Amino acid sequence: MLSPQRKDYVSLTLGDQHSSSYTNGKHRRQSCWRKWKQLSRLQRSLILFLLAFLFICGILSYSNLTEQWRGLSDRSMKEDWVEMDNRGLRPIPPGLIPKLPGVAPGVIQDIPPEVLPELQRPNIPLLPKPQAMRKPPSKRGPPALQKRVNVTDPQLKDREKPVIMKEDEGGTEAKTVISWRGAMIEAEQGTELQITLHGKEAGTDFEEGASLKPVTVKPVDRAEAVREAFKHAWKGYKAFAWGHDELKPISRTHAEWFGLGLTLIDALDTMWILDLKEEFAEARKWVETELSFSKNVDVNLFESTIRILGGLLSTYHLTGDTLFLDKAKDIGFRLMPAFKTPSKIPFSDVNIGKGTAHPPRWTTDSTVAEVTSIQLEFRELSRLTQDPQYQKAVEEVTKQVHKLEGKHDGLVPMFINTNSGKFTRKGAFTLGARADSYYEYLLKQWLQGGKKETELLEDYLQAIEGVKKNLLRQTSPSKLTFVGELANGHLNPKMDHLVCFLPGTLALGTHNGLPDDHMDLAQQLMETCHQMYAQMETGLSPEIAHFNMQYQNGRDIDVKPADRHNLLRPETVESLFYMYRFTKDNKYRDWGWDILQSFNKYTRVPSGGYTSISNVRDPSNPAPRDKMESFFLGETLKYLFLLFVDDTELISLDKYVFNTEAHPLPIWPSTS
Ligand code: DMJ
Repeated sequence: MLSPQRKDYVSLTLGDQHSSSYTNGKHRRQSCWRKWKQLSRLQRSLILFLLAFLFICGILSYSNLTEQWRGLSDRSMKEDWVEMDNRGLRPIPPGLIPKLPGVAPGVIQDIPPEVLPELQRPNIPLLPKPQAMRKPPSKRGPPALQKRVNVTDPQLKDREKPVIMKEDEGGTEAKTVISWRGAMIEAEQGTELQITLHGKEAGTDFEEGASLKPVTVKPVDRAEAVREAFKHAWKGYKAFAWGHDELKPISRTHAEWFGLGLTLIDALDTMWILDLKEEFAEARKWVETELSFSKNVDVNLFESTIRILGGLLSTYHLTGDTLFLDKAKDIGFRLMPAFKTPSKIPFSDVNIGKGTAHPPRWTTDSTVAEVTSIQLEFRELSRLTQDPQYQKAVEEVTKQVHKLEGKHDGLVPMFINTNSGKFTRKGAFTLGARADSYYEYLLKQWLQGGKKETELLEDYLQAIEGVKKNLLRQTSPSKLTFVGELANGHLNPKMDHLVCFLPGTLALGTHNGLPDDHMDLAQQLMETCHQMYAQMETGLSPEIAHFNMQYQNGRDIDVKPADRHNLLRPETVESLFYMYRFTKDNKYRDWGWDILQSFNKYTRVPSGGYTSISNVRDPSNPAPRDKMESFFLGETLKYLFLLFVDDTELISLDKYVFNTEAHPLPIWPSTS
C-alpha cells in the first residue's frame, strides 16, 4: 500500500502536463528546503564551508587553465609551421603574402624601431607568423569591441567617413585593424607606418578610458605614398649621384654607364606626371646647363634610345618645352651611325662623340629585342622633325625581321647578325631577356601608327599564337599559367621577371579590338607574376622563377640561388597598371600596393634611394647590391603612381603608347 506522501508525489508527477515542470520544481524546492532545515547546525556549516572552498578553487584555476590552453594551441600551430617549413612543405596559398619575419641587422629600412610591430624586431625567428597565431587583442579591449576598417583603399568614395565593419563582414583580409582606441596597423603595412608617422594621416585617437565611438581614419593615399617614395629616391640621387648615371645608395656615391645623367633623364617625365614641380625644375636646369651629348663615350643603342631619346621625347610632349625636343634631336642624330652596317641591322654600340659604331667585342651579333625595340622613338623623332631618315632606318629593320627565316610559329630567336642580317644561334625561344620587347613593339607600333600597318599586327597575332602553342604551361599544384622557354624543342619551365610585361601588353591588345582570349591569358599570367612576389619571403620577385610542373614539394615556384636578386624592375607593376585600367578590379591595385610596401621594407636606404638586392628569400639579410637602376624612377614608380592615382585618364591609353621604358609617346593623329 502506498503511503499518502508517496501517493501525493506520484500524483503530482503525473499531473497536468502543461503545469508539471513548474509544479514539480516548486515541490522539489520545497522538499530540499525541508531537508536542509532538518540538518544540524554543524552539518549545515560544513556543507557551506565546502561549497565556498570549491567556489574559490574554481575561480583560481579557471584563469590558469585558459592561459595554458591558449598557449598550448599557439605552440602547436607554431611547431607545425616550423616543421612544415623545415621540410620545405609549407604551402603558400594564392593571395597570401608571407608576413614579415624579422628585421635583422642587414635589413634596410628606416622605420624607427619603437614603431616596428613585435614581429619585426631583431632576434626573432625568421618564420612568417600566420594570422591565427597573432595575440588576441585582449589588452586593447574585449574582442567584441575590435573593429575592422578598410583604410587602405583610396578608392572608397567616402574615405573621410568612419568605416566600421563587424568581424564577419569580409573581415578576413584584415590588412589594417583599428582598435577601439585608435589605429593599430599590422606588420605588413610598412609604408602605412611611415606615412602615418611622418604624414600624420591616421585619424583620431580616443582618450584612455573614453567610451566607444567610431574612429575616423583617413586612409593612406597610395598615390601619395608613391610620390613620397620618389622623393626619397630623388633625395639619394641628388645628394650622392647628381648628374651621374646611377645612384649607389649604400656607399653613397654613383655609378657611371654612359656618363649622361641617365637616372635624371629617365625620371624627367615621372616627375612631371607626379607633379613634383621643384624636383622637375632642378632637373630641367641640369639638362639645360649641364647635359651635353658631345662626348667621346660608347653608348648602347637600345638603352640610350629607350631611356634618353624616349625620355626626352616624352618630356617634350608632356611639357611642350622645346629644350627637350632639341636634346632629343641631338641624341637621335648622334645614334644614327649604328645603322651603318652591311645588313642595316644596327650595331649594339655607338660612340656619340666620334660618330662611330661597333658590335660587342666578342661577336658581330646584335640582340633581337634591342634592334626591334627602338622603332617607337625613332619614328616619333621623324614625325616631329619631318626628317624621314630616323623612321626609314628603324623600319628597314622591322621589314627585314618580318620576312626573316628561322622563326618558330611567329617566335623569334634571340640574336641577329649585323653582317648577314640573319638570325643566329637559332633554336632557343623566350619571351624574356633578348626577345621580350620585340613582341611588345609589334603591338605598340601598330597602335602608334593608328592601326594601319597590318604586317605588324599579323606578326603580333602570330607570335601570341606561337606562345600559346609552344610556351604556355601550368604549374603543380596550383595550376599557375606561365610562359616557359624553348631550347631545341625542349621546354624549360623557367620565366624571367621580364616576361611580366606580357599580361599588360595582351590586355592592351584586347582593349584595341584583339581577341578576348588574349585578356583571359593576361589575367592568368598576371596572377602568376603576382605569385612570383607573394610567395617570396620578402614579398619581392626574383629575377627568374622556375616552375614545378609535377607535384614536388608543394610549391609551384622554385628559385635557384643565382636567380634570387631583385633589381627593382617594373614589369609586374607595369602590367598591373594596364590590368587595372581595363578592368577596374581593385585587386590589381592591392597587389601593386603590396609590392610598394615590400620595396619600402627591404630596399629603401635610410640616407636616400632604393637599392637592388641579392636575395628575395632572406628577409633578415636581403643582401643589398648598392645600385638604384634608372628604371626604378623611370618606370617602376611611374607605373605604381598611375596604378593608384584617382584620375584614371591621366596619360590615357587611347592617346599615348608607352615605350618599353615607360615613356609615353603620342598615338599619331589620323592625319599624320
Ligand atoms: C628596362 O630598361 C626596360 O623595361 C626594358 O625593356 C627591359 N629592362 C628594363 C627594366 O627591367
